[in-house]
Order: sequence, then structure tokens, then C-alpha cells
Amino acid sequence: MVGLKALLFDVDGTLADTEKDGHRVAFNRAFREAGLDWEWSVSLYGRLLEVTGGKERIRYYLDEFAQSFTRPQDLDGFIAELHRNKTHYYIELLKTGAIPLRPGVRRLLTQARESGLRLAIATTTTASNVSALLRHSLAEDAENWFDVIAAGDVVPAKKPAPDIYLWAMKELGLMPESCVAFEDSEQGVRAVLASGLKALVVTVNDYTQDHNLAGSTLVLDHFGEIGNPCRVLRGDLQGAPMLGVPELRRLHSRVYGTENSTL
Ligand code: XBP
Ligand code: MG
Repeated sequence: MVGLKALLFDVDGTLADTEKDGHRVAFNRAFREAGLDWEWSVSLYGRLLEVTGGKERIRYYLDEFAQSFTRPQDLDGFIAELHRNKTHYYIELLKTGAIPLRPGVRRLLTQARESGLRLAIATTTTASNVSALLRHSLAEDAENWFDVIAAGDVVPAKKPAPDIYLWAMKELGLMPESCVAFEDSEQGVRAVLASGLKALVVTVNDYTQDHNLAGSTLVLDHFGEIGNPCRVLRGDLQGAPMLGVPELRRLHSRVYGTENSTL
């Protein structure tokens, strides 16, 4: 049996609740700045999250929710410019420390490093957003905690395509059997499973609690920390109040050993 060597983390919704109070707010600022009267409400944004990637999400909004908008001739350039400004506002928000990490994230990452596990990021969001989140919400040098940061347009097809996970594992030089992945959404789960990764922990949030997460090994409300135990929504944490490296090693060996712990 192959041992556990690396943990691969999604960012948005998994490391931090970035969407409602982060990305959404930044999109709206960029729209206002551009003189557009578009306002993405909390509930509309939930529907728009079906499409991953900010540029792709703007295009989806135009196609499905703003058909009467007169499109500029250079639509790609228009979307790219809006998205550049959105990224700027999002990073400004992160600099204020407005987006904390989810419960137990710092604990788990720290414990994983101390245990010699390798860390990687596999996300749809823009690379500069990842750097800013890690720096301002985790630690000044937190980018160095990760052997691989696979982000945004480094692959052409975003989640639910498996490409970002395949890219990250190639850079790590590891097979899916050596890794555990962490996600928060159906699109993420589909990307993970399509990449051949089978050991998958999902922590849901307000936007994703009703998603179809079939195929996940373990579903929690969050990773848990001292004084704030996690709730197991599906799968088995064997009574542990939080997810740590020993629990991950057990989960990994159940998936790749004789026991079948897939939901
Ligand atoms: C994250 C996303 C991203 C962010 C915005 O999905 O869908 O689009 O909302 O990021 P996942 P950009 O958590 O599955 O990776 O605007 O930088 O694209
Ligand atoms: Mg996510």
C-alpha cells in the first residue's frame, strides 16, 4: 500500500470563506467603477458560483442574466479589464484582514508540516489572490509552506475539469494514491474524482451545504479546533473532535486499504 505524502487544498470556500464577503464584493466594486449597474446579490452569486473562474463567471452572467446588455466589440478585453479591477479590489480587501481562515485550517496546515507531509494548492482563483490570502490571513511566509501552488489560468479548463489537480500532482511528482484532497463544493469534488484522487475531505459552507458531494470520503462542517469541534455530516471521524494528521492517515489507509470508506 502507498503511504500518504501530500495534502492538496482548494482555496475558496475551503481555506477561507472568500466568496460572499470577498470575491462577490470585489466584483460589485469593479462593476460600479466601470459605470455598470450590475449588482450581484448574495443569492444571485450563489447561482453564479456554478461556473468557476471569475472571467468565466462574468461571461456566464452576461449569457444568462443580462441578455439585454449591449456587448462591446472586444468582449474578451472588456471582461479581462473588469476582472483585473476585481482582482485589485479583492486583494485590497484581503490586505485589511477581512477574510479569516476557516476553523482548524491553521492548526491542520501546521500539524501537517510538522509531520513531514507536503502541501499543495489546487484552485481556480487567480494566483495573486492565493498569495495575498496566504500572506495576510495565514503568515507572512506562508507561500513557502506549499511545494506547489496550482492556480487560475495555469490550465485552460477550470474545475470541474480535473486539470488543475493533474497539474499539481505532476509538479509534486506524486500519484493520486499518495495524496488527500480538500474541497468545499460539488465542482471541486468532480474535479478531484476525475483526476483519480480518491481520498477526499469536504468542508461545506453556506453556499455548498446542499451540493451533491457523492464520492467524498468525509464531509465536515469545518476541520474543528480546540473549543470548536467539527460536526461529521457524512463518513466517519471515529469520534475525534477535529481532523488532524492521525485521522487523515487512517482515512487514507481506509480508502486504499481493504476497508471501503467512500460514501
Ligand atoms: C473558486 C472560484 C473562483 C473565485 C474567483 O473556485 O470559482 O472563480 O470565485 O476567482 P474553487 P477569480 O474554490 O473551486 O477553486 O476571480 O480569481 O477567477
Ligand atoms: Mg472551493
